Amino acid sequence: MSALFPALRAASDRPALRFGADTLTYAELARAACALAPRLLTAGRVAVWATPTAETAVGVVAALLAGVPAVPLNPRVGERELAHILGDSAPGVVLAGAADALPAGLAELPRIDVVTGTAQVPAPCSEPEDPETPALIVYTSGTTGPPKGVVLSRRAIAASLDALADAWAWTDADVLVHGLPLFHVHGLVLGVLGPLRRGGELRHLGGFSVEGVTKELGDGGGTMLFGVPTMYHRLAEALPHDPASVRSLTKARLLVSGSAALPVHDHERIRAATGRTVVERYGMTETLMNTSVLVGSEPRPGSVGLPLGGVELRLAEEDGSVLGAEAYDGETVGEIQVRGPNLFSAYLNRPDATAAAFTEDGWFRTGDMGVRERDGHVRIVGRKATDLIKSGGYKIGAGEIENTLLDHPDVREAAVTGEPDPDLGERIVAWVVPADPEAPPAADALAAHVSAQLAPHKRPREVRYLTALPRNDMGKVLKKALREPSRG
Ligand code: MCA
Ligand code: AMP
Repeated sequence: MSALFPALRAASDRPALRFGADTLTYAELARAACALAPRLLTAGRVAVWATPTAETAVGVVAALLAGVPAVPLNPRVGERELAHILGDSAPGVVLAGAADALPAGLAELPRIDVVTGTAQVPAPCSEPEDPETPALIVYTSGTTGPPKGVVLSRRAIAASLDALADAWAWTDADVLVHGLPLFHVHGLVLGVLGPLRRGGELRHLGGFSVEGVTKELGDGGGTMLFGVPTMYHRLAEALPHDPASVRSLTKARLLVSGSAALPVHDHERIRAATGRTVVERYGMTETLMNTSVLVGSEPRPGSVGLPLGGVELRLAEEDGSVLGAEAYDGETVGEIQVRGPNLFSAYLNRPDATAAAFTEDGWFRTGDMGVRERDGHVRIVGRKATDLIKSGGYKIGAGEIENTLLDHPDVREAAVTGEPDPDLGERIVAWVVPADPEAPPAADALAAHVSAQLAPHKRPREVRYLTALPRNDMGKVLKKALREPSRG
């Protein structure tokens, strides 16, 4: 396989990465990553403390060059989730910034502090030949149990990024702006490896803010913006009072939203204020990107566009039968199944889950329900599992939060649902039966418990107290009954 990052070989003085005041040219990035890569060769797997910094980008690129899979970790990861990820992925070394304090569990691992300003020119840096070499292991939630490690190969990353480049006319002239976290596919694969594969530039905001976007996009030099719907919602809210952000968005070449559905209302507000259409693309940790609205095509709010180059997509009924082209009527709903070079290799240590994720004829079951228009455009209409919640663009399994709440001494029973939220898309709601009805645990104590064990984005935003959970004859919790307002 050819190089994942041809521009690193050229090692020019063009800017590659900017994180606040920290900037790296391609030559500087090549020096830093090539100096680090040989130190990772015997690590087996490399954990990366994935703060939104240049150190994270250098660490991941070095691991890719070494051919050693990188496991990006949420720097706010809680105790229980971290223990699971470390137990499952067994990294031989952890990469961090020199100033990072690492939590117990990680602090005991051999540590390498990533240095971004390496002065000496290291030996020329090679890359693994085999496209199937695992490049990343990204943890993603399922409905029950702890997150699964999705093994992504060099082949999948290259294929998906190149298909996006075709769909978006993404080149080395583009300057990408975003404030996405670097421990998921959106921020890391699309948002960091994407511009580096093109030989373009990334300007990372450190974290999302309307002010940051306004400063870097448009007159700031940024040509493209990536974000989750919550970020576009916050922009849509700000635009009517903020001429500077209107100017920035208007001047950008491409605004892309993904990770969850962008409500038509937000599409329309952004279009009304700026004349610009937000392009939606649809992907998953396991599949990287599947579809996108093409740059320059007619605006289609609510559509995730067409299958990307190399991606096959079909709809299947409940019984597994495949819907034919006659069902492309914009109404007939089926589960979206995909096949292509963009797909993951396996769930780490989970051959059972890997096998269950594919049909007998080798298509990946996404669990997303969709329709296709007559011209093939895809619209996502929901998910098969109600126990998967999308909040702020993060996928969160109800089961992992329920198990964590049940560990709290003051909780007897717990159920978790997602409720519509204008900002987050869905808001996590915990339904709790206290151990002592006279002394129910405080909502913020339960939120702090979940934050400390799992991650802050998995914390319940609201807690509702009940004397018993509604259950069917088999003892299964009736989540539908929980959502009825009469019970609130
Ligand atoms: C709040 N915080 C707490 C607590 N409460 N910390 C500890 N304990 C607590 N009880 C902290 C948070 O860590 C955070 O700190 C700050 O308070 C605010 O947090 P929060 O309320 O969670 O912020 P938010 O307003 O909900 O954030 C919205 C957001 C965020 C910025 C849109 O949800 C986000 O970054 N989403 C991106 C998700 C994403 O990248 N998804 C991609 C996966 P601090 O502010 O310092 O952090 S999907 C994917 O990859 C597929 C392939 C795809 O299709 O893209
Ligand atoms: P994750 O597993 O965190 O990678 O999340 C993947 C899921 O996000 C998909 O299965 C979809 O349910 C959802 N998703 C991603 N992009 C979109 C989009 N543009 N519209 C609707 N849902 C999306």
